[in-house]
Amino acid sequence: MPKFRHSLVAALLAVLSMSTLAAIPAIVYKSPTCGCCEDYVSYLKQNGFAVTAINTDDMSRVEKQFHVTPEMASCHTVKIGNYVIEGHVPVAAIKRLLAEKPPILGLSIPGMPQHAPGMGTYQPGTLDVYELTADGRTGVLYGRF
Ligand SMILES: [Cu+2]
Repeated sequence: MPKFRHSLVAALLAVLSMSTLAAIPAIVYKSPTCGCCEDYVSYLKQNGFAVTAINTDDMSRVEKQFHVTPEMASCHTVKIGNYVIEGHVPVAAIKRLLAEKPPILGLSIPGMPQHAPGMGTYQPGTLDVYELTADGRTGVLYGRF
């Protein structure tokens, strides 16, 4: 069925070029030895982000630079547009953030909870995602993802 095959190829090309256009740049700052950070990089790539990974031995400097307080800190820090994404935050939360554009610094999942993306099998609906606020407040819930 050459005709069918041809339209299938055309459809695939259309999807590919669409996803290329839609790729959102994400800069991931991480320690060179962090395995779960690598897994999170793969997760972002699989979900259509154009990831640049930057290795650093001084994550506390990066956290300070992006106003991530020690209470809200995790293993890696991601810059997407003007927002900061700290830790193993699910893409659904990032997409909602980018769509709603709230006046906050970004999002965080402090620490490294099991079942977060890059921390084993992600279980949707089990993770509290917090807001990073300009005044450094902690515990402001953005949503459960
Ligand atoms: Cu981690």
